[in-house]
Amino acid sequence: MKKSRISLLFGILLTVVGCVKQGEEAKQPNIVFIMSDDHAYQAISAYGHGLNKTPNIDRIADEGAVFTHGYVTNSICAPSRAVMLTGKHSFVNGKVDNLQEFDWNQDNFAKQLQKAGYQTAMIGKIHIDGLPQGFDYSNVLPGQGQYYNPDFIENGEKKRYEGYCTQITTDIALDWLKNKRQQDKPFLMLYHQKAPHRTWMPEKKYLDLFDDTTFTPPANFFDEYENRPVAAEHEMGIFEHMDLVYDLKMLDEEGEIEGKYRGAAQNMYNRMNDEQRAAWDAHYKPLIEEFKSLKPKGKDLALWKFNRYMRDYLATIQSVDDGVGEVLDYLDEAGLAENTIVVYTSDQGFYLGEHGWFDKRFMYEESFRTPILMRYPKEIKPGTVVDELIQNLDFAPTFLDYANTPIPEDIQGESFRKVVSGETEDWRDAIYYTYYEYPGEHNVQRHNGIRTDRYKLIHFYYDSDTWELYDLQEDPTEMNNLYNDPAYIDIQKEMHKKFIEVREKYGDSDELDKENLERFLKKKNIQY
Ligand code: SGN
Ligand code: CA
Repeated sequence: MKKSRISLLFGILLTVVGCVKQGEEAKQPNIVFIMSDDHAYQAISAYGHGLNKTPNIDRIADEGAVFTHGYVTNSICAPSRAVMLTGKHSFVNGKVDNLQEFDWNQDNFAKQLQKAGYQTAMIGKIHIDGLPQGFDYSNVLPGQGQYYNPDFIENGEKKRYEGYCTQITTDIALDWLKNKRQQDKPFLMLYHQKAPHRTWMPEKKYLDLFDDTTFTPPANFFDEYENRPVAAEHEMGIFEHMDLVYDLKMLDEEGEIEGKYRGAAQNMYNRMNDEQRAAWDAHYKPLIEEFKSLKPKGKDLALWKFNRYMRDYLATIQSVDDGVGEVLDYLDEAGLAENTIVVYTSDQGFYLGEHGWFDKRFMYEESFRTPILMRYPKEIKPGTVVDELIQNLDFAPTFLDYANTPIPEDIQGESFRKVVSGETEDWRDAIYYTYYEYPGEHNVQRHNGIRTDRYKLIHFYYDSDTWELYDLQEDPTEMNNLYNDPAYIDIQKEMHKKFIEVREKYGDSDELDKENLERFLKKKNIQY
């Protein structure tokens, strides 16, 4: 009798401890990981460039942290997403370029969070074929997706939605949060926008937003690429390569305006419904007429194109910012804000006229860097500024760290949890970059390199063997290649040494570069 009473007491005690334990687990933070596609940090007002206003994205920084040195490891869409999911460099996770297949069977942080008791969802653009693994719910765009009336693939099943992609993605995310989420579990939601990816098609209500704004191009807009022969080979010039009809919507009925991709432009236009097309026409038809009467040439045409590009690009961001606002408001209303980590980032940066360009790919700052803003009221002080060299490689281990779940040993990124909370200043002094998609669109050579807080060393290879060295303190816009400059020979040597060290640390090598090149050429059926 006595014995059974003791065991009963013991049982009660165990239950109480169990409940506390469960309570603690329930406190694992939720994670809302927001990513957009090709969103330049220059186009987020929290970064202070004065181009546009993004009050909702800025809220994340005001109430949390802004990262001034956030970088990707490979400045292109699908590879960047693969790095973010796996916490491993491209040459390890295998998705080195937009062409290669991604093996969903490998580990990713969403799978780890599922094991740790999370409910997980992937919503919006993923740009990686196959059913996303690690997610209890997925509703994703096939490939690049469409701005107007897009198809989505919900848990493997394709369906078409009527409306504007950015708003639809937000609606799906809110629906998941409100109606599909299990209240008794912590959650991970990847909420990933297609915008502001090319061809920058704004939402109806924002078509006219920047009509009255004249943008001044960056100081190096008319760059002549002196000492940078690889940069000179680019095919991403606003003046030379941006298509009037396809990119800038000068789809005139008479077909007089020259455009290489008129057919593709027509397809995008045809996808709209009558109401959408009426708003579109009301905005673009007068611009087409104006263009035809102005007939800008040379420098005037370059500036005209730059302005048209900026107006559309920034207008698409306004809808992204609205969506962020809707999600943050919901977290407030539902009482979830305190225990939810919110991250805003992009799959890479983007050129807004720097070096005369659009697109990304190069290891130069504007596309190598990416915006990162993060809020977690429990650990991050409002107004925090993080200057350390953080990479998208670090998201996976960081999220696992916050979830108090072990970080698998083969993950290459590092948790920056203690860096953001200010608990440590111990951090890496160099980051590594790789780019592989060449020969290909926009003509950016294969390259790799390292960046420290002050210097950058880049090696372009394939049908070139070119080194570049920059002193970012003296030359932040990277106009002056110092490679073999006698004044920098010691720095050059040091950077070479570090380059070898970093490549060894992550397990990259010339052999791997060669293997990846051969796989790529075979896939593209190119003889080399
Ligand atoms: C498309 C774009 C390119 C862009 C790539 C990669 N052309 O091919 O301009 O560089 O995507 O972008 S388009 O005519 O289809 O718009 S990524 O972000 O998906 O990697
Ligand atoms: Ca992208």
